[in-house]
Amino acid sequence: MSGFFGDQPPIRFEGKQSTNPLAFRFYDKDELVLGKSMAEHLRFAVAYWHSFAFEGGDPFGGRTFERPWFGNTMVDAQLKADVAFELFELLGVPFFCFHDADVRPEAETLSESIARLDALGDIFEEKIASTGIKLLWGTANLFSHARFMSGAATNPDPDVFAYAGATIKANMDLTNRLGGENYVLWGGREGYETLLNTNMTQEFDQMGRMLALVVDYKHKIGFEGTILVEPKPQEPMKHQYDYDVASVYGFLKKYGLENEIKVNIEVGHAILAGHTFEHEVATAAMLGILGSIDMNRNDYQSGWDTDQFPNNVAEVALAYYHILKAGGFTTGGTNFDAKLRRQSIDPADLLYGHIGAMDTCARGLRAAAAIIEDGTYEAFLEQRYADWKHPEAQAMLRGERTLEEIAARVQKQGINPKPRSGRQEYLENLINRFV
Ligand code: XUL
Ligand code: CO
Repeated sequence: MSGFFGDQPPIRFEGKQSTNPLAFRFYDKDELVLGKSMAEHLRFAVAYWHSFAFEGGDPFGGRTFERPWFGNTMVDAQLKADVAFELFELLGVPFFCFHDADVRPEAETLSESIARLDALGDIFEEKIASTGIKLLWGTANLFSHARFMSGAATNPDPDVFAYAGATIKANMDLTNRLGGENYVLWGGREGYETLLNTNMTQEFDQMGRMLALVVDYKHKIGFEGTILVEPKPQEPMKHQYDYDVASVYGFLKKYGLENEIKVNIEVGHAILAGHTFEHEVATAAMLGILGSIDMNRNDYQSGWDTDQFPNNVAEVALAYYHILKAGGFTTGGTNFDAKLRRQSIDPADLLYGHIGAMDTCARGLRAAAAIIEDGTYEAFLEQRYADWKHPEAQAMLRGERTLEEIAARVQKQGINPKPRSGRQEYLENLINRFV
C-alpha cells in the first residue's frame, strides 16, 4: 500500500439513510435492476488521466495538486499505477481507462516511448490478474505534443500521419494484450483552427484512411473489442470533424465503416454541440452505433468542457433510459471522464468525486428502470404513433403510395387533421415521479 489514501477502508454501500460521506447511499453493486446487477448494468470505469495525470491547472495558473508521483521517471509511473489501482479497489469499480501519455513518461524516440508503455503494460497485466479490475478501453494521446498541433491523422505532413499510426498501433497492441473491451479514438486535433489554411476534402480522406487502417489492424491481431470514435464539436480546435454523433455517422457511412466503428459519447461534449446527452445517446441507438459513455457534466454557464463529476439525477436517468431501451451496454460502460476542481487538492476529494458520481448514476439507472417497469410513459409513446399502424399509413411508409395517390386520397376523403396535444408538461411530471 502506498499510504496515499491513509487507512481508508473500501467504500461500502450503507443505504439512503447513511450520513457517512465515504459510503455509497444508492450504488449497491449487487442490487438487481431489471434482472441484472447494478455493477453489470453500469460497468463503471475510472479515467487515469483526470485522477492521476491532471495537476489542477487552468488557463490562468499551473499545478495546485501535490502528488508524490508527479515526475518524469518510470519510478513515478510505477507509484502512479500503485495508487491508481488502490483507488479502483477502494471504489470497487470493475474497469479503468488510459491514454499512453497518462501512464508513462514520453521518451526522445518513439521506440523508447513504446518500450516504456510496454513496461507499464507488464505492471498493468499483473495488477489486472491480482485484482480482477479490467481495462474498459485504451487510447493514444494524439493531441498534447507539439508534433500534433495541426492534427494527427489530418495533419498536412504525412510523417505526422505515419507517427500517429505507429502510436495507435502500439496502443492497440497493449489494449489487446490487456484484454481491453474497447479501443477509443478521440480526434482532439482532427479539425481546424481556421478554414483558411485547411483543405477539408484532403483531411477527411486522411481521417477515413486512418480509421480504415485501425479496423484492418483490429482484425489482423484478432482484437475482440469494439473500436469507438468519441465525438466532440470543438475545444481544443475551433471545429472538430467528429462534431457529434450524427456527424460521425455520416463520416463512417462515407468511408464504409458504419458496421465496424461505434461511438463513445461524452455528456460535456454533447452540451458543447448544443445537444442534450440523451439526444446523443438516442441518436446513436437509432443508428446502431451506441458503444460506450464518458460520464461527466459541464458547467452550463462557462461554455467550456469542464469535465465535472455528474450530479444531476434527472439528466442521467434519461440517458440510462435510452441505454436500457437499446439493450444496455455490451462492450461499453460508464467511464468517469471527470476531474476534481482546482481547489479540491486532497486525496479524499478523489473519493468524494467518484462516490457522488457513482451514486448519481445508480439513482439514474434505478429511475430509468422504474420508468420502463411502470410502462405509462411507453404506452403514451405507443399511443401517440398508433395511427401509423393502419394499413393505409403502413402502405405510405413502405413506399407503396406515390405522392399523386396520397394527394388524391386526401382530397377524395376530405382529410382535414385536427391538432393533438404533445403533452410535454404531463410527460415531464410523469418522468419526475420516478427520479
Ligand atoms: C477530451 C476527452 C478525452 C477522451 C479520450 O475532451 O474527452 O479525454 O475521452 O481521449
Ligand atoms: Co472523453
